[in-house]
Amino acid sequence: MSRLSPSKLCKMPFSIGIVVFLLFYNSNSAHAQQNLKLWYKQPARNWSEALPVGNGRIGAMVFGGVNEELIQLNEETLWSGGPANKNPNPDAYKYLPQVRKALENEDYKLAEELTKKIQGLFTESYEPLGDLMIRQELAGKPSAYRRELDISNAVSTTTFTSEGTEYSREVFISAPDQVMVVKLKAGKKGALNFTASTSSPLVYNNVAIANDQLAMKGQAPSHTDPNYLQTMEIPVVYNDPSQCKGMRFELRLKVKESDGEVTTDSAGVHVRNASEVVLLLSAATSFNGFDKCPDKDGKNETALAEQYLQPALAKSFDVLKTAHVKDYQHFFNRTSLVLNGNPVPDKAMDERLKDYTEGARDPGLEMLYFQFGRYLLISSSRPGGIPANLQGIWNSHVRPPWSSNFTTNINTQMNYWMVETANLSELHTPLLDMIGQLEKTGTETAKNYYRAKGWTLHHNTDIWATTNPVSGSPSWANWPMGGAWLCQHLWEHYQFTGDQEFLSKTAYPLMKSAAIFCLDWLIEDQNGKLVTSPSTTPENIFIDAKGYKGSVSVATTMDMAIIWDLFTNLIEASEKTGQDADFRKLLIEKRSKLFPMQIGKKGNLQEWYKDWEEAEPEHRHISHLFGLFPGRQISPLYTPAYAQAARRTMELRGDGGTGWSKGWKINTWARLLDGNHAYKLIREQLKLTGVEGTNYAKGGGTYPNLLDAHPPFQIDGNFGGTSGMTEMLLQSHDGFLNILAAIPDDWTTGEVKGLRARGGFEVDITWNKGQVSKLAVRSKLGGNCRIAVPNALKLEKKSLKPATGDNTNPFYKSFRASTDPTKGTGKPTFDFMTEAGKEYVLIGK
Ligand code: FUC
Repeated sequence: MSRLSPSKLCKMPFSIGIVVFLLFYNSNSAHAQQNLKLWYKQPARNWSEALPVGNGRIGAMVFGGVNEELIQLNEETLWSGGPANKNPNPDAYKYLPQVRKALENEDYKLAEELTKKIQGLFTESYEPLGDLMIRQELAGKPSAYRRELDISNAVSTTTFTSEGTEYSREVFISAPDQVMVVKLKAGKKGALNFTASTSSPLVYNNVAIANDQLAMKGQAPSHTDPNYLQTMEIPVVYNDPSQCKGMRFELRLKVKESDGEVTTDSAGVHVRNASEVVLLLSAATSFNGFDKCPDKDGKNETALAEQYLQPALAKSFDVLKTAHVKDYQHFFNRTSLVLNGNPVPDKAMDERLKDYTEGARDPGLEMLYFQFGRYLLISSSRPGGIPANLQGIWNSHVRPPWSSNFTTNINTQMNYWMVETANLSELHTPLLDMIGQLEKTGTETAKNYYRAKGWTLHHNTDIWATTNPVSGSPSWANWPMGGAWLCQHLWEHYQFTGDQEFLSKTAYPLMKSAAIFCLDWLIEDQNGKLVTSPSTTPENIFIDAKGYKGSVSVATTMDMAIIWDLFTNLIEASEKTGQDADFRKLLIEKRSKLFPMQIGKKGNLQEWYKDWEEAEPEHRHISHLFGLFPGRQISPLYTPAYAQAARRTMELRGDGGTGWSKGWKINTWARLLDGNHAYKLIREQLKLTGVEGTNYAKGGGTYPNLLDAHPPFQIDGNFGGTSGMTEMLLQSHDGFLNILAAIPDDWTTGEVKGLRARGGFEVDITWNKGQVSKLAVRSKLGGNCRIAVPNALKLEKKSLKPATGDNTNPFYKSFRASTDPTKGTGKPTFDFMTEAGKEYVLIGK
């Protein structure tokens, strides 16, 4: 790597004056924010209007009904099925040579048919836990109704007045205490009369276990077919004798405090003549790991539900709430955002969305959407738990859309694109842990299906770490790149945290094993280039020169880009850990032989090996742009020709698509450094939709509850949207911090605090008309920091140390080591040496 000499230290036109402050900072710097409420004037009429709360494990949708308050419940481990069958199709591997032969002969039809022989079982489904219904009988129409979700403290509140009495309900789900807490209040003594009952769409029964406590005991199906599979006579199977019996669950509802009379029977908990009541709800399942039958080898769900409940009973409501808010804000307050002063129209959220859809400016809404993504991840992905699935943890269907599973050809990864950049790094761990499980089952799949070494994962998985290709169109089923893609998350976690132990003990071995699969999977084409065969590009269809429409060919751009990414990350990782020099050499050699990206006749980045037409030119997936985002192979600064081709591809695909597709496009436009186009996509994504049903060719947008519309609901678009907004403000994948990388004209002024960058930096930016007025960089790991900013900043040369050869920053040494990374930004740039634990503040001229 060419080291920067002091003379090259600063390329920025510096002015005189001491304006750099070196401060020791508190790593838990808090940025509390106001105006973070979603509120409504009426109860939710359907799920897409209800408000999500969660503690990572338990999730609830609060409807806010007056006489019938419905709180729909989930527990993150409650899935159908049991441990995956590792070899459901023992003959599969025999077809691989035949498929390859057909592809060599360019017989795509035969290849497609034969590929279907290399398939297996579907994943299982994420199941709903049940409903808590609180029924009261208030006569007449209530007034002063308001329900809200305050994402600054993760508490949902419903208030209204009925016959002159004020009623209120507060709901939150505590991570430190592992219970849901519901406080009901009436302004008049004795006016609170209700029955709280529980039910489930799964098999269950209710038992009163004390005069103030109800237990709901139940069991999940031993198998649930995906909702898109319409051919099975019995799609939901309980107690299948050929399989492990389904997972057990238990829910407890307990009156913690009441000043009224309480009785309980199997119909529910009855409260009479009270004015204040606190209910606690705990839930547990018998899930005992991806490789254990949840029935016979399951955990004791009764003991667990009891265990969660008891300590919480001993605490007052205020103590529970204070602990909940503190825990939540520990994550949430790390990052704040102000856009054009965050104006907040005095309007309900559904009205705001409607106005926005009709063209109103509402930067406060855009800020809220950014923070809502962070809220959802804090509420659905906690260390030690299960990653956020297609619906996070919120699902009411026994056969949910796409099984509410982990779809790994875009969706699961998108859920975690912002976890590091938006300063929630610890919440990455459920996904990173799952990769460890997938490596185990995926090693079996690689061996059984392909006689290959290493591990593989196809387009989706479940809590049982299923890795085989499922049955159906090869355009989605036979895509073995899910594991290699997920490995990017291991590397990214290291890039942001610099955690060497994680890199060498956890990340490196998993990445290496995925690379070993890729090395086995690659074959040479007639020109000696390495290609994948068979190869698909999720989930698009080509039309070849003869007019044949198919999905199976060789060396799709996405396959090659994912492999390039994995090899590149692994090469850098092996340098970092100082291990495996021979393997590194092999990867460098193989990487140089990978079939390269191609620019097609339309000036676009080709999606396939050949310059074919696509059956759906506006297809929602933009798989071939992997190298642009979330990868780093394409960059307007380093590879302008490919970036231009990627841009052309984006133009041809258009700005339509479903929720997550729009979310992805915000990120790609940001990576193309086009803030105005990225902003256009934000406006697209925030379009209010009420569309129900499955229409994934068109649609997208946002439901009244701010959840992403696929439609139906899919959470990835929310997370992708937040990620896109971070990419507009700050990028760091190119070997330097690109400040306000893609700022749109519409965000005239703003302030973002607590974004994270690779290399362990935390960044605050204040700007005005695209010019930075103040920049603060906090260095967690020390080492060199290299920055590009839109305008010159004042800094005091003497107070900064020049970048030196002995830097410790894991991020500094980039794969583009020989190039000047900031060349082409057209922005003032500079490098300096940082000390771990210090903050560097620079002021705009
Ligand atoms: C991919 C997408 C679908 C859907 C599913 C869960 O297969 O193509 O649109 O999002 O995942």
